[in-house]
Amino acid sequence: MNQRLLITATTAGLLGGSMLLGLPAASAHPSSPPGQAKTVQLDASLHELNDSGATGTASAVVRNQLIRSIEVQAHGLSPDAPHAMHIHYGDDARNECPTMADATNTRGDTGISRLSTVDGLPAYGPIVVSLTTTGDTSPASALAVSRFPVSADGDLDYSRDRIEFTDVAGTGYPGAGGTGTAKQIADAIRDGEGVVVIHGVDYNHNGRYDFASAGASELDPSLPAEATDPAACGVLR
Ligand SMILES: [Cu+2]
Repeated sequence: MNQRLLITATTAGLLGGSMLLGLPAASAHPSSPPGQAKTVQLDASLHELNDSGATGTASAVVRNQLIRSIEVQAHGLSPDAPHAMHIHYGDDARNECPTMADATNTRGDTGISRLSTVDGLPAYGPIVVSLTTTGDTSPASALAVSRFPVSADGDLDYSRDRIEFTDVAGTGYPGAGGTGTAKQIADAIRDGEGVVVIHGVDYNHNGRYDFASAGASELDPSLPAEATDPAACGVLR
């Protein structure tokens, strides 16, 4: 009898024994510790922010510290413009999408409320993954505008495989720098605390991101706020 047959026979014997004792067979298979060899499917419905008119869906398969695949589809975005997209998460964030009640800005002097990316941080936390089309996917690529998808007439259809979580400073964990490890962050995302945010709102519908309607981005003064303000948001659950 070879080793594999021996193990199979032994396992069958244990299962048979537990059944005889009235125990559920599952008791022979202790569940994995959190974060160990765990694969989950996550889905999000994306809803508009800043009256963008954008809606969409996102879905991801996450195993341990790896996003095996992620897809984002959206409609009604500012047309033919790049849209920065991220997964946001913070250990001390609410892990939900902000509402316009969180807005502290206005569109120029119009008095119309404007939710900036920073306004949304208490809800969705900082960036932990940049959903770029090529190259780096860490928070370092948060504003790599040339590597984010461009909406075709307002539609966006994105997919990417094999994105690894990284350690991220400023994610609100105890200790210096508030650094979360890749494992801590991945565990939280698998637990339904990751928020997908699509950025970019052409408020004055003039066909480009410029400074006319909302000024400069508080994230990078060389970029218009139109390029970085949130357009759609959904929680990956
Ligand atoms: Cu973002």
